[in-house]
Amino acid sequence: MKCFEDLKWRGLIKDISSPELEDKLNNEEVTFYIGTDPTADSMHIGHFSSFLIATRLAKYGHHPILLVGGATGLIGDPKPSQERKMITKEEVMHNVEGLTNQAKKIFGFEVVNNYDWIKDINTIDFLRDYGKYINVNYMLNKDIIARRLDTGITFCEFAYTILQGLDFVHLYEDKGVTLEVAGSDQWGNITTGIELARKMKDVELYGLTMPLVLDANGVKFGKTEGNALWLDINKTSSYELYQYLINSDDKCVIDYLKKLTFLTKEEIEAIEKEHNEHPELRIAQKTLAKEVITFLHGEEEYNKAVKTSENLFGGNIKDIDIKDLLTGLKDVPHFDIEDCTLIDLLVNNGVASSRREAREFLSSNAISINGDIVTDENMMITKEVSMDGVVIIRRGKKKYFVASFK
Ligand code: 383
Repeated sequence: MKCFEDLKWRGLIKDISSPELEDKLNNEEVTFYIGTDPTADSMHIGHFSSFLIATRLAKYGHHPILLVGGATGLIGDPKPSQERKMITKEEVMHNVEGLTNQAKKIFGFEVVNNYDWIKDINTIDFLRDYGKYINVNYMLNKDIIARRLDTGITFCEFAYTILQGLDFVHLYEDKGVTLEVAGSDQWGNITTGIELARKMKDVELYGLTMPLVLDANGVKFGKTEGNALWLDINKTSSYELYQYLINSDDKCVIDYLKKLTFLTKEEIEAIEKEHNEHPELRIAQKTLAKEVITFLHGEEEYNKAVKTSENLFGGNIKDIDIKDLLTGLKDVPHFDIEDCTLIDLLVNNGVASSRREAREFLSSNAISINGDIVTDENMMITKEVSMDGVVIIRRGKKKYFVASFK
């Protein structure tokens, strides 16, 4: 399949700045860039779904440059809803370092920082060399800026789009970049760059945006109860990621395979067929988890995540890291406890419906505490028997409860 057709088949094209781009991507080697701002010291899975296009285009012979916005991060790309909180210069610098290392490690491409060229532009030059080419009316018509006019937007954020625009022109001159790629929220910023390049250099640059990846409820892919899934393994373990991917909705999982893996059309169609015949086997979800985790963290981490999941369902919880354990058990009943006997623990928290039932469970070896079968109803449940203040109760083969000391 040709490059453009492949992107289209995967549903990775939302807007393009010119129909010529199809031909260019199919027949030329294009140097392109995609950027991110240092709002945190790690990217999250939402960034990953966009940045993956860098690897995808590189496989077709194009040249990616990844940009970390050390300068733009100090200003803040306007959000449609409200002004961003400024982050300190120290924080931005710390985040730039984290993101640069991460981007190099995961994608292995050249990473540039726009602070390196923007820091030397003084106010007068900024206004004369760039500001003079951009009409305020043109800026006011940009979707995100227009949406902020009611609630207000500071000049600081208003000017942001010119900085991203000048990056594009700078990278065109410095590195031969002719295409900027991003998520669809970046269309306004990409077109500022194209406009600047036309006026300043009389050259036609190109833009391509991807649609947002959404889950079955229309929520951004990777957003779980307000928490992001980070690419930094110290912030989000492979097991946490595994849990998220393996639970992908049947309706979305094929779309995820197209957008987040490098499996071919033929491979994905074969999986789709199997998936439709036997959705209960979760072949598509398993393949997705395997491909994504292996790409991000390597095969060993993927195997570890599978093992953790098997251990959890097999009741062998002793080998599982406590954080992963709590992730795996996040949907089971949780309650707070104080020192008490085992039988009180069971009866007072709904693990058993009566003392009599609790005794039946205990005598039939149906109760385990932190992975050990227990039978003594008078056993004292104290902080000492807990794991970091947490007691995991298992009843029968499958039913888990999590009790925490306050
Ligand atoms: C800054 C300077 C440039 C080019 C890009 C930028 C960053 C850009 C931005 N991007 C988002 C971010 O940083 O704000 N102004 O979180 C996200 N991206 C990518 C993708 C996405 C966008 O990093 O749609 C999701 O991940 O484009 O929201 O010269």
